Amino acid sequence: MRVLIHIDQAATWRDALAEHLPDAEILTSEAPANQRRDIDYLAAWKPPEALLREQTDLKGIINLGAGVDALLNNPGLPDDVPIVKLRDAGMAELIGDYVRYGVLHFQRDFDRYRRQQARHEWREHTVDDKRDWPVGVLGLGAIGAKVASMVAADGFPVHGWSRSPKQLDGITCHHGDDGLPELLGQVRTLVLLLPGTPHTRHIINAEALASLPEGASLINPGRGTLVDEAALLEALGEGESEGRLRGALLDAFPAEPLSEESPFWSHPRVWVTPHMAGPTPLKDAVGQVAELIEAFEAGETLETVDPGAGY
Ligand code: OXD
Repeated sequence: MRVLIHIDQAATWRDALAEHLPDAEILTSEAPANQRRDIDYLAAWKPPEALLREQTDLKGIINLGAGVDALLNNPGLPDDVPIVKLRDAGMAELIGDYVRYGVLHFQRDFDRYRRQQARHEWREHTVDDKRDWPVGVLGLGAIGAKVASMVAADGFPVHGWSRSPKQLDGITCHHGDDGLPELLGQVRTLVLLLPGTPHTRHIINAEALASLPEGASLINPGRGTLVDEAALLEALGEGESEGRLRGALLDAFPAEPLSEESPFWSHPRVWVTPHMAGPTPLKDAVGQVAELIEAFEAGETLETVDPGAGY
């Protein structure tokens, strides 16, 4: 069996995967083109179009990340090859930590203190009780559900939203078109963890932002396409004094890297991070990749990506 890996530091992934699959021949995408032939499985994160096109006999593709939007939008993707994606593999906990940091950042006024420090201003704000700080999580897949439970374990009331009904312990779940404004109307921090699909594009538009309570904050470790950036800038307003939207912690943008001209870089109430909330942890992920390949080989029925749904 031949496996091709395409990801940053692919050689490290290759060596780690070889320990799980000692009988497989594992190559990285840096191998010469004449060796990248007769590949059975491609394990990849954002593979180039040409790499996908040169593989004609794939039995399966393993997406080395949670979101499959980049892969599904790749014109080189063959139609008939099943795709599986990593399920959590340690990413959810990392994203959960990022979100917990973000929630505390706003709830404990670190955003305000940062601006005050620049002005050498010593002024304490009254702490809003966590119990009065509802957090909304849009997207309750493997990652969203874990993140919601981590924030709830910190003592915040958590509301979750998904397209179809879900039940999660300790989370107030909302769903469907009616459930979204219901959630938006009551959360002080909104967290976006939906997949990037044509259905979720600009789900956070001017109307959604206007439904949030005055002074709400936004955390987006999900996908940049979820947010209408012009509407977000409008809701934030300009300058230091807090607009309808108090601030935003943004890790994902429609085009990455974020362009140098983006107004988000210098907005005083926006924190930009370079899509670092949930890197794929190699150790857990490699074990999962090996299990998925073994399951493919054993002819097991796998939960594959539905290209129509986009996840
Ligand atoms: C992912 C990501 O989808 O890092 O895994 O964005």
